Amino acid sequence: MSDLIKTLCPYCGVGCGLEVSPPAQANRETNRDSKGNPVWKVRGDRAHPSSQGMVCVKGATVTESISKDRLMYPMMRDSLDEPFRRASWDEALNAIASRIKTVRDTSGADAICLYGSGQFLTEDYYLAQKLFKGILGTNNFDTNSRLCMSSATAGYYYSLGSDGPPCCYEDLELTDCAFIIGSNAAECHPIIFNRLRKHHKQNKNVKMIVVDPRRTTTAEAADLHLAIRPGTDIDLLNGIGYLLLRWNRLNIEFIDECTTGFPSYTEVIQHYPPEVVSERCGISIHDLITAAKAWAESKRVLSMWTMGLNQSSEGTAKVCSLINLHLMTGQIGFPGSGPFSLTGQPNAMGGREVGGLAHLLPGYRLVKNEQHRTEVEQFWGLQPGQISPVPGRSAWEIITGLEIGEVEFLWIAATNPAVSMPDLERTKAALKTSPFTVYQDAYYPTETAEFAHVLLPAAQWGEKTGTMTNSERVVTLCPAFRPPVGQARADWEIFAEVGRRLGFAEQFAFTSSAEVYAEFVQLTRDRVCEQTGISHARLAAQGPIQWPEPDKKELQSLPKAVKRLYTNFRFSTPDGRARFVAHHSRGLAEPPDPDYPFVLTTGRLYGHWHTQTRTGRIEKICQMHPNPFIEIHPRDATKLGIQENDLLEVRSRRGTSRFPAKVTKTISPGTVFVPIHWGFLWADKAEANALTHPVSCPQSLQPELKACAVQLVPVPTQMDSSEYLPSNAYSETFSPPISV
Ligand SMILES: Nc1nc2c(c(=O)[nH]1)N[C@H]1C(S)=C(S)[C@@H](COP(=O)(O)OP(=O)(O)OC[C@H]3O[C@@H](n4cnc5c(=O)[nH]c(N)nc54)[C@H](O)[C@@H]3O)O[C@H]1N2
Ligand SMILES: Nc1nc2c(c(=O)[nH]1)N[C@H]1C(S)=C(S)[C@@H](COP(=O)(O)OP(=O)(O)OC[C@H]3O[C@@H](n4cnc5c(=O)[nH]c(N)nc54)[C@H](O)[C@@H]3O)O[C@H]1N2
Ligand code: SF4
Ligand SMILES: [Mo]
Repeated sequence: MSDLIKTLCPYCGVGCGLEVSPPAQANRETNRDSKGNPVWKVRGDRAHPSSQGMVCVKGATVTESISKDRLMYPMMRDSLDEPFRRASWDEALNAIASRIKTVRDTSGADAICLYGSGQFLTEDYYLAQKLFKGILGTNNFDTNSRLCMSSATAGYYYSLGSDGPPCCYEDLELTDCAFIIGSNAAECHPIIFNRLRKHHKQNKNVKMIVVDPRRTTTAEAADLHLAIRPGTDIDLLNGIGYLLLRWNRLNIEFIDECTTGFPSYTEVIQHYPPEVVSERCGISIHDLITAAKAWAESKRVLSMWTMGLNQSSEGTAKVCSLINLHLMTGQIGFPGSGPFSLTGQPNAMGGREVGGLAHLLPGYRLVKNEQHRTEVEQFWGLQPGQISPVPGRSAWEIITGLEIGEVEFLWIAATNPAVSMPDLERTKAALKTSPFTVYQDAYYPTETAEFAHVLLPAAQWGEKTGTMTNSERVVTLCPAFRPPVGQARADWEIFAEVGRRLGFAEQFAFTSSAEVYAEFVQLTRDRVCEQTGISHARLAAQGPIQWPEPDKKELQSLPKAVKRLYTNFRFSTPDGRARFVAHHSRGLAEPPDPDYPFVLTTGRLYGHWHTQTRTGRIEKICQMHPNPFIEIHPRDATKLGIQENDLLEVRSRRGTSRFPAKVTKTISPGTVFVPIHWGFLWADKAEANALTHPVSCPQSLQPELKACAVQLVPVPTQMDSSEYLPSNAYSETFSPPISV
């Protein structure tokens, strides 16, 4: 194995290229983590087309966590009040296979569920997909992408006829107006943001507009920050549409030739004159007009969005409302322009390509589409009708399925729902009722392990080989560069082994992940996300490749050639036209009221990754973000009689958490913000999701994790709040509850 391994950062969907090298370097003292393990060196890969050698603090420190507190062996127990005992793989896998058979024979396959993750490799996803939707015949395989990108996926589908972000990162340097809405890219997609900020700084004529209820680091860098009230995005977007229509700044030719639905859209936006929009959004008419002028006057508008749009009870409608502006101005399909969803997790894109949501099938196909089912059935050699026509349970429907006893076998892998799901008290209570839960993770302990009967140790990044697709459709090979710790195995191998133990040796006869990928890409033939021209061998030889990439030699690109979708202005709808999908604003599912007068919003910090399984074990990052907190405006703090660091109890209709106050003008009066990173292992009662509700977008089924109504109660305490909420509580108190 060469000393320098090229791979991809396993954190966010920017997908930065990394170069990793072994800890032992001649004439140099080996760097060690806080537990004494040698640390692999890591730096940005200058040859990677997406990141050009840049990395943020997460990528730069990732190797410091990969050896700490790992789950080494399978563990089992009969009930949740017993301690785990060590088990062999044989025992664990046989227990899983026999339980699956029993449940399928007695209650049917739909009593079996898999809840997976955007942190799977494409190969992991593909075999999970084949096992569940194909062999077992249940579509109950959903992922945490339901909490993340499903509104973007649905929005693209309704507006453009298919999933698939049409833009690429080169557009960051070609745009003359970046419209960033519901995204704190400076902290969450730092390398994308760096590229954009550089372009913005160097070119006086380039505009940057940020729409976010908080004055984030991203908003600080903008020419115009629209601090709208949470949940008023559609008012704003329709209000911009209203002005463009009034000023007649439309691309009539594009609207006539390439779209449908414009007349009904104009009827809807008539109701959004500036006075109404300014009032509802809480912004000035002047700022609204400035934003609309930017859309009217710019030649190339690139919009970027993330959870501020997606995590909403009208998430799909928000996404479609944004795409409508691109359609009315013809801002799509050419360099520097278009609607660009920034993907959350490192391989949520790959997951969508493989069909990693309960209503999808591989190759951007839909469970509900008979022809799509037939194509996949034939490819997998199944009986006609073996794939169920009914979409499976979405993430939250798995929880409600447990509540009513319809889920009897739950398999969770590469996600930590005991922290990340909405309404945690309800989630945890439901998980407690599960008759049989398998949890497949790289680390131990995690919050979700508390709710499992079987723990399976997963090989993680660097210990297994496979591919990931980033936000700009670039596929990168991530090779194993060290052996798995303990007895950990790759997720795809675990799914294949269970498939074989269920009697499907032929369908799961893979001996390498390269073979798995080679099978998957055949299902992308002639689809928007075609990858038939990509293989592990080609990725290893040439480096990252962007799709679409058919296997026809004459259409194949050099690795660095840049591609966009819809450059011929023909879209993926049956008639080739993009659709105006008009929606009225409905606002928040749980607006504030006299009992719960504040809107709570939730989100991320630059250094931490989600539930801290990795970043909570990295000293530099814990020092950067030592404690959870709640951001509150000085005016509200004064009203409540509290000061910086005073403890605030936050109550919603579902639960209670406590946070030290961070008094700041970056948040609007009436709104408070808490980070999502502290589950119950890492701090005392500082869970954001103890408060949130599960009301979801009717189209995407994505829960409104960005807003709920809360009341704030100061906690009288003599204690210093940093004492009350010990920094990094978990690592200080952790002693392994099981000996291995
Ligand atoms: N550092 C770091 N980076 C990450 C991650 C991480 O855990 N840590 N996770 C990755 C993942 S999986 C994801 S999904 C992305 C998420 O990336 P982002 O979506 O950028 O991050 P968030 O902080 O969740 O939310 C973004 C912003 O939405 C705003 N917002 C809240 N309500 C509304 C609203 O009604 N309208 C508008 N317009 N904005 C609103 C919030 O104030 C917040 O600043 O980040 C990825 N990158
Ligand atoms: N209130 C609120 N809630 C939110 C959000 C929000 O903005 N607000 N954001 C939502 C979003 S967008 C997301 S993406 C979710 C994220 O929420 P989660 O998915 O729960 O968060 P992670 O901490 O990333 O969990 C990933 C788990 O996978 C494990 N892991 C890492 N690599 C591997 C591997 O190769 N194999 C296996 N088997 N395991 C592995 C890690 O140890 C970790 O336990 O949270 C959602 N919840
Ligand atoms: S921007 Fe995202 S992909 Fe790049 S180094 Fe940071 S976390 Fe990793
Ligand atoms: Mo996400």
